[in-house]
Amino acid sequence: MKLEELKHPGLKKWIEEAVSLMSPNAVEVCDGTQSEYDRMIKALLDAGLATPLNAEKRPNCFLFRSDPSDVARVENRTYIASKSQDDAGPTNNWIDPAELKKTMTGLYSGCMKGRTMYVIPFSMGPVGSDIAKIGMEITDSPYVVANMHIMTRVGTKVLDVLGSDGFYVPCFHSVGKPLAEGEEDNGKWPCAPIEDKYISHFPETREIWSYGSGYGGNALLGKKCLALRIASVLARDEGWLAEHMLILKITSPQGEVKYVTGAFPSACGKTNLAMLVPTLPGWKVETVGDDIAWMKFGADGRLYAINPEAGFFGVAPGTNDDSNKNAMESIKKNTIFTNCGLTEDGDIWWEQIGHGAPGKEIIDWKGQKKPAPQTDKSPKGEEIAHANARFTAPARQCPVIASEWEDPKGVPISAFLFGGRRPSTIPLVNQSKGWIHGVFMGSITGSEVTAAVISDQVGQIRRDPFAMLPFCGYHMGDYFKHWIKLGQKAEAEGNGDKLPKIFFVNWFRKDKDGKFMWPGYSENSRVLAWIFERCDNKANYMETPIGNLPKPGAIEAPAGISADTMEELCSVDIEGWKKEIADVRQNHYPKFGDKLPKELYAELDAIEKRLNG
Ligand code: OXD
Ligand code: MN
Repeated sequence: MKLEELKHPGLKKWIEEAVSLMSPNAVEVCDGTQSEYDRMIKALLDAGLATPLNAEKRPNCFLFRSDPSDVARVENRTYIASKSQDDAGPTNNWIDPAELKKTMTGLYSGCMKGRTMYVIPFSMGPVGSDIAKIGMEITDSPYVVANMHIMTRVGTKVLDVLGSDGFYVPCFHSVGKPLAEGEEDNGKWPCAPIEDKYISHFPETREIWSYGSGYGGNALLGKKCLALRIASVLARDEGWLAEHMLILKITSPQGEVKYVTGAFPSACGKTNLAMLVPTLPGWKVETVGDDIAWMKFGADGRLYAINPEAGFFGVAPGTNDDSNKNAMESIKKNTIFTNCGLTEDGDIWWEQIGHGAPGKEIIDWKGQKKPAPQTDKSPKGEEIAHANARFTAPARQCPVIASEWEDPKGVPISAFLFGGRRPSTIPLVNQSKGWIHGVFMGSITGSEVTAAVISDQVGQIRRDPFAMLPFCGYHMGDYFKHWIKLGQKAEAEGNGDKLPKIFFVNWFRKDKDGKFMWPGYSENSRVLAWIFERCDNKANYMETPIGNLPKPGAIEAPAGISADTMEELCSVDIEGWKKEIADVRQNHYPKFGDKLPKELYAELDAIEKRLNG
């Protein structure tokens, strides 16, 4: 589609200004069609950036290798540029918006020379849904266009909903690698050096400016930038919730249905949980979303969630038929793979895929030939796939996608789960005593740091409140307050009993020999069943100082797990919790200064008292 055909004068002007700043060779407005997707892939094949996979094994699938400097979200180059630094809060990087725009305008100047500028009209959420929002991404990366086709709803249908004066979130993206006359990418992933990468958000003007990275959340701006950082600000202002949560549909053996959402820090198995195959007889789990939930109260006082995305951008290593059979099925066709290994027979491979690689040689994510691994493990430091290698697959390909996953009204939520990788202290499951206690649980969520983000903290525990630490677009203390206020409002309106119940789960407890005590994956269905029944005030539980835990026997032990282990997993480690509380009091809560809601200090005091009593 041509620029002249656009019916939205504001949008046209914005694009024209971007063209004059960025100097692309050509401009294309994306229509979202299959032929457009195919054209992007062809351009990427011609540039030597895409490798087609074996068409019989994996039809219409392509592998990409990024630059080793561009493999994950760059949190230390991600900015919340609100007018006042205090509004960004202590957990976000901040630069004055005028100064940041000046620096980035300099970088954007001429940045698309030799490239085509693509304008991607996209909808987060089903096109036309009341909960959905429209974004407009300007990018010079056909890889981004192809991924956005999968991850969001793209094209002319979005422009139709936008009309001539609709609201959209303007998003700039450039890989930051202009091409000189006659120069081509020639197989080299284009990006800018780390010190020139900026992933910037301007919350007051609802703008996103990204420069220098072509990878994942840095470049696919609908996901973390719009659907979480900017949307969290919109949600605060408009009275709803934009959360880093999966959405599950659970059906009991009696055919009763409940929906739950779950917040887990990056790389804690959210995609696996979202597609779980239950071991508990008669129970069914289906997927509504695997990463983000947008939730609004309905006229009936219940909270309704939509998945704003249309695809899965999942971590590949560790995904196999045992950990996530449904993801393995979802990626059999029409999928983009990034930074995986390439086998001799033209298929992808990664660590813990469940089998060794065929043939004699394999090509690793850096494009180097290596001996084909006989098992699915590689020595540390010699991995074939990057630890944050990803697949981008359409959600509709998931065998257990719930039929209502695109319902514009959303699905009514009965429970929220919070969790993280916690080798000690935190029990298998713990129900909050009420809304504010639940907000307290969310606020102290922590996890071992993994490879989803470039960081020097890998292996340490970092507090990641509500799994939103890298994704909250404003002061986290105000965010806690927003959660408290929503619950108080529902209670004041007589809808307190319709609020989702809140649970904390931990699949990652380790014993003294460092072995996982709980098998996880499909066996997590036992915990989900207990949660399901607790939502109706059924299932045996015991009150403890930290919350309501399953009574011994309330969750049947999976094969191979002793009654003693179950008891340890479902009991209160008083000494461990005293340390946890002390850490929250000394190191975590003070970060938020006087914005930390007093209700949360009151919860902390109450738990401490119960632990000492
Ligand atoms: C993700 C993340 O990619 O949370 O979903 O890092
Ligand atoms: Mn995520």
